[in-house]
Amino acid sequence: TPLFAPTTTALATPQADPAPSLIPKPVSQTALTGQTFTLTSSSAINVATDAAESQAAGKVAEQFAARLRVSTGYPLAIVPGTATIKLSTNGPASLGAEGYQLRADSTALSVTAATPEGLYRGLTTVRQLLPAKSEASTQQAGPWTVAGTTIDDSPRYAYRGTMLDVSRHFFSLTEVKRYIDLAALYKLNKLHLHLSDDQGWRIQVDSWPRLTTYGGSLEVGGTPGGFYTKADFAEIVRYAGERYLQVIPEIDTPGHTNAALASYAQLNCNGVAPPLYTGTDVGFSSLCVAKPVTYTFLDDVFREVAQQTPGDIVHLGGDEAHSTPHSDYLTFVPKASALVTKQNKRVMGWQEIAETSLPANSIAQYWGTDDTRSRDLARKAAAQGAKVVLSPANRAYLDMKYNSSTPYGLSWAGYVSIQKSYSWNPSTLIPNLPTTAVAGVEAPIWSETLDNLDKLEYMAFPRLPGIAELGWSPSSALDWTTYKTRLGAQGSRWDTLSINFYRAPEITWR
Ligand code: TNX
Repeated sequence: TPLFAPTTTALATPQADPAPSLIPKPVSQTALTGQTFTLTSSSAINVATDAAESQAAGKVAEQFAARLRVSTGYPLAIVPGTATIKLSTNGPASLGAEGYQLRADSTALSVTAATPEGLYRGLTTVRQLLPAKSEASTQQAGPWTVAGTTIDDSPRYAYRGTMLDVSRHFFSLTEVKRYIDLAALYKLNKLHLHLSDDQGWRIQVDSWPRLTTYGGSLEVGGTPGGFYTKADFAEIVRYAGERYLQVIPEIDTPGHTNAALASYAQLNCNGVAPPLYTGTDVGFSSLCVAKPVTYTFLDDVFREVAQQTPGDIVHLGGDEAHSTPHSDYLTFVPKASALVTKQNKRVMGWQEIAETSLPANSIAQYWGTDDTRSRDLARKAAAQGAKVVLSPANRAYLDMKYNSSTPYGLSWAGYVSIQKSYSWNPSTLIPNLPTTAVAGVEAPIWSETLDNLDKLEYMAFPRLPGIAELGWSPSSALDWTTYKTRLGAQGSRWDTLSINFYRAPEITWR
């Protein structure tokens, strides 16, 4: 027996997590047992891309590198030649716009997609494969390992969104950017902004300036509100776009319009402007359907909003128009829709718009609670050829309390536990809705009771990642028991990112 025999216990290489806890769960993942990719101070990044995509692909790689430079302290240069991190947008078109293939082994880490967007999604997976401390905003000690793996991935649905209500309480540009960052981490691709309601008008419209200067001045509770200038809104669109989220602006009509009615007397049927409103009732305001000026107004608003929106969708609201006579509603929505399509945008609206005749390519947003009326509306929309986005209030509304002890939020759709919000299948939620009509899912966060980012985060986390998984992962991957374990593993990442999440006792946080 040699005196200095090497012992097997002396292996210095720390092992990466052998069962990474990805959310959303990829379509397929296999472990490369015994292999580990390690990021080191000499790791460099190469991006293989064609001329048309090189700028966007370069930006995606740069964003990825910039984050890791902060936490690792490594240079992570993007180089023209050979590198251990191999990124490519030259993958086959069969990967789809958002799909990617990933491989981490002992010698290299590669992500291959067909588009810069697909590369972005793949690098989002890499973020989650790295240790949680890689999200830190200060330099941390390594090792920076990724357990050997291959992943093939692409989304189940094209529409995976979240909505932020910036009307009831206003959220600053900085706060909106933070929310975008958090949504991007779970591969969401739509940011719906609820920009107008009874309590405040939040987007600048040059032709109707009082909408913001007066109509945006307050918020729920009577505290100062605010609004996005055109420059602010452009910055939101840019920032979201860089993270591959499409901004969908909503101007809620014909109800939820007190802020506009208060700003311009001529929009009211009686010619008298009501006072600004800072309560939380719904259903008391309506645009004046019979007045021609209503459509001059909306033509201006949708034109200016569409001009600031590179995405193909504009949301015209249409919900809870309890003060609009039904026959007026049926007259109004097609007229408003035509003003949206005139701007070459697709019409999106809450489920009630399905009562009206919809333009081609419209999207109806279901917000029901398993009730017959809401289900009928979703089916009516589909029967007209529209797509349906699912935001069931009793599952996907992030403003619903988790349980009776949740300190804020509402409960009109019931308490929504993490398990309840996760445990449903978008393709079978609404009986007899053709599966091809379902565009995807969206988790709205209404802000009547949420006046700061901490509260938003507390309501969105941990439920938002669950909705993101329902939108991305195949139905065969959806399973509460295993999801719960993967969710628990996000805890240290959220701590590192200083997310004020609800530490639900039913989850083992790690
Ligand atoms: C209903 S859902 C509304 C909003 C409220 C929300 C609160 C929908 C289309 N309208 O006006 O903010 O409930 O949960």
